[in-house]
Amino acid sequence: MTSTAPDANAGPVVALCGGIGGAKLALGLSRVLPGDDLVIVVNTGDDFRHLGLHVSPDIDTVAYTLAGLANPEMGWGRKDETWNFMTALGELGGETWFRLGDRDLALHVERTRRLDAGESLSEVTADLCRRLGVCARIVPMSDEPVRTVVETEAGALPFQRYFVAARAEPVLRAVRFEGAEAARPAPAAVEVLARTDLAGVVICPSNPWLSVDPLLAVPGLGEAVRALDAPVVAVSPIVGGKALKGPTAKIMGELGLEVSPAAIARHYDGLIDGFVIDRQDAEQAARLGLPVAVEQTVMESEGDKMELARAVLAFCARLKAGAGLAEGAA
Ligand code: FO1
Repeated sequence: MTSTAPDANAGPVVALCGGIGGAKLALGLSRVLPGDDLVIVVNTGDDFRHLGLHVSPDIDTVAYTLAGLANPEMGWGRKDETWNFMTALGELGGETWFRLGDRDLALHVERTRRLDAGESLSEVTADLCRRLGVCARIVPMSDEPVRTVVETEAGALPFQRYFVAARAEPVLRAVRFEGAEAARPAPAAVEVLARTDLAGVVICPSNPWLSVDPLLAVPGLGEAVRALDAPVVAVSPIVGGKALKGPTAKIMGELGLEVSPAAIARHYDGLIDGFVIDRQDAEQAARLGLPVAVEQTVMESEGDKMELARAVLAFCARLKAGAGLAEGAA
């Protein structure tokens, strides 16, 4: 089904987003909504200090993707990248397990300088995104440090040590978000979630445990989303029993969960008003117990991303209009 263009007066949309998988839908949303109408609140639980630099991988993945600068093979980092710094660092015996390309390095150096000079992560992100030509607003979930720690059979690992250095191989037992209790949501996130004219909140098809839960763990953020009158819609990151991207399916197995859209919907129980699943999983719609939209969620081309974005926005509009959706029959 081809979706129609979103209503220009429908109100602002908030997207909750992690890295590569979520950035695809964020790109689609940014192509079909006016810049002022899209606020993308991004996970910063993956952030860390590395080689003396503040690295914000998910913010950068979303920013590079929306700016048309993302590396198409890796999904993270920049296209047309060179690796002279990494090569030289390796020759000197430095740490090379987490790769920073030459162009990407400039972003980390500049962000770190400005954070050290007292600017907030929100301020630095807004300005750097403007300079990269991004129209939508990209907002960190918090300006304060929240660090995802993965409890594994091999012990507790800081997120990037688990994800990159250990290639997400250790069996995951639990995830915690250090610093979350003391963190406040970024001001722009609070502001947009307080708007009474919101068209909806879209939870991008990011990893619920590693990328969306850190956002929801920031006091005030999860509560604000739960308290909204506007519809909250999630897009399943699981399609046909597999993850769209990354280790979502693997960790669901390790947590003893069925690898299915139903398990994702259960994870978001009490938070979402509607759920978007892939056509491959259409037969599951009736047993999900909430309004469902069945769409093509596998996004290869930019057209796919825009098409899914339009479909998600149309679903939000139907939910907002209280279109009397039968469960599983949107
Ligand atoms: N992912 C990797 O698998 N290997 C890397 O060396 C790596 C470096 C890197 C540098 C900057 C950046 O913004 C992202 C980078 N990523 C790398 C991706 C990142 O670890 C993950 O995609 C996210 O943290 C999970 O969303």
